[in-house]
Amino acid sequence: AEDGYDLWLRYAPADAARADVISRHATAIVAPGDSATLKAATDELQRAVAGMTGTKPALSAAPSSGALWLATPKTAPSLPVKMQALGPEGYAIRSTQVEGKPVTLIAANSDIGLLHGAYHWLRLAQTGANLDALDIMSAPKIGLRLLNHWDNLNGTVERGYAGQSIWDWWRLPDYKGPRYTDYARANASIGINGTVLNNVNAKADSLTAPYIAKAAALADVFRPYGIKVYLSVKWTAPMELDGLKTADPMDPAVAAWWKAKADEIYRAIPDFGGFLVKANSEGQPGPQDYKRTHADGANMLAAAVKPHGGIIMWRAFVYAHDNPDDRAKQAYSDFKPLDGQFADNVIVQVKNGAIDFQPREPFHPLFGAMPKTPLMMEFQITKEYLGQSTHLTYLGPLFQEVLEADTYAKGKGSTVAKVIDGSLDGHRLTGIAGVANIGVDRDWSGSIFNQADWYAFGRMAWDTGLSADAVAREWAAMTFSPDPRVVDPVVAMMMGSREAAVDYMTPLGLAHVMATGHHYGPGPWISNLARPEWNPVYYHKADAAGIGFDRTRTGSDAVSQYAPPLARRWAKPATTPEQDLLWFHHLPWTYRLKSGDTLWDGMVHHYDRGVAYVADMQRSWDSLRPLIDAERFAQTEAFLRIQRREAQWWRDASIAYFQSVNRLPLPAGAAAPE
Ligand code: GCW
Repeated sequence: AEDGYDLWLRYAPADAARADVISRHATAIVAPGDSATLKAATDELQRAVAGMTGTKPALSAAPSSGALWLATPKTAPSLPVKMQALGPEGYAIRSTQVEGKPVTLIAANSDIGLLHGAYHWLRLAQTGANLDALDIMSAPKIGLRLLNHWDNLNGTVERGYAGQSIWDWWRLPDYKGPRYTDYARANASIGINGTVLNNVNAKADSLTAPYIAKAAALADVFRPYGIKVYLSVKWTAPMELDGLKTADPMDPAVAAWWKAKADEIYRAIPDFGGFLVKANSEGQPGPQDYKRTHADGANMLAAAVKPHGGIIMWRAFVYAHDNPDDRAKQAYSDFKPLDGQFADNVIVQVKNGAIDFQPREPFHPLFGAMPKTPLMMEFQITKEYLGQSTHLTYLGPLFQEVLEADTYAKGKGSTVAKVIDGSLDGHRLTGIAGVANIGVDRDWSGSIFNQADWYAFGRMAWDTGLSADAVAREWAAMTFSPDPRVVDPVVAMMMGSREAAVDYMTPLGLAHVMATGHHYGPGPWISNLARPEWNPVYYHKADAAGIGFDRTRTGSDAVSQYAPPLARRWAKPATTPEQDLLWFHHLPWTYRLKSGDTLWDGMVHHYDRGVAYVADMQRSWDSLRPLIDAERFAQTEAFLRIQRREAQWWRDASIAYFQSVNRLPLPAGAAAPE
């Protein structure tokens, strides 16, 4: 059944002409060597070519005409490729000749590189690309490309909308179900090379011997696919598990505990990646409880994993202590002064924006502001604030927008991508993480279209220069069909979908106006929560005169956390991009937008545009009925109906609430909220 389980690795039968093309370029597979990784690569190639063409190519010892030839310098000493440029994980794909016979060479320095190359070739085969005259080189610029699972040990997933956790803790380590291998295949196919198994809101139990054994079993499954395992840790684990009196990072007993724990983990998982830490954030304990800094805490852990080559990913998502004036400023205020104080195997993990994965936020001011510290990106693939499992809101454009954003930290062109790939400040430890949207649902991600966000995260982590559009094209072709009658409309739907969500949820720079707790649906009226910075009214500050958060000098002055050219530009409404207008400014309802509309009329138009976009997606999807299998068609059809209804709900509730504050009439032609 087309239930989505196969993700973008469906390998559906190609039409006759295409099957012939693929067959002629995969007459046999030559892959000298016998590692588990090489076997994963040849298995995948055989399975895929068999699926697409009906014929499984044989493994053969020497290159024959039309063969796929997988080689490393070990198995073929004089490859016609600049091997150095490929690094440890990259690959080249080259249409070439061996003893006069045409072959497709996939070359790499390691078997993992060959596996990535094999997946690239399969992507070309699946998407209808020309398979002649290939001359491709690809290597990732970012070292750590990780998923972060917010999976709890009891099987639930924080902010998971695709069912329970895929980690079957009860039956691990003895039973390693096939789904783990499919998970590894999917991740390897898009270049992901690590996974943090458990929630950053961690339980100490994840570090007990039984759980280490379970993590080790998963690591064994993932290893051939080049995927390392990492764990989130709870700061007070030494106290909870072994009765230490303190978790003060300067206490030698605490440091010794972590060192012994790291040694224990590395005995079970020799290539264990390291720890991810959420400390002094949203109630989690941390070094500040002992009057120590984040750097003190991170460095103590770093020393424990250092002898084993491990790393510490220390999150900068903090807003726990007194900072009533502007939550958006706190991470910068806490971390910027620590620049230069972190050990060399620590990387600070920063969310893409300063609040929390909103439909749109300006890039986080820490990017570019800590040149002496490696910073890694944290994106949220699971759509906590963008419609969760049902709304079709493709995140590729969000990822691209953030990666391309210019920090101006070292002048024009200092993009966020260059900060995190280490090139701006010369860092070798580099990373990017995505909070996974994976669960036990048959389709893994809660909807077929949510799979695209997992796919896009991996592809853009491997190559931050890829456009969201190109990635959507690949995904649509592999997931549905390479037929342009399918790909073109599907990609068109996807590409505008995130902006549509911004329009119907948080237009013109609004943020954090969602309902409390579950974060689903509108709640701009909410004002009674215990902490001021939890309340939507704290963020939009709407009153009879105007709306928006003044982050200029007359307000919180958060703009001053950005490099001077941006701080200057964003200090004035006229030079602030309208998409971020109310993020930085509190403006009268009568403020004139570039369109000539007043702010209020323009807001209403944005809400309407968002709703209309969803209706357009419904029409596009309906027209695809003959070209999509019934099961996946029906899911998206139903989900779009939900999205249409809920876009309207967002629009109506938001307009009705803001109208109750400003008492303004609706612009001509706008429908009254229901
Ligand atoms: O976005 C908020 C979420 C929490 C999450 C937290 C974090 C894991 O609502 O569920 O906790 O961010 O990123 O730490």
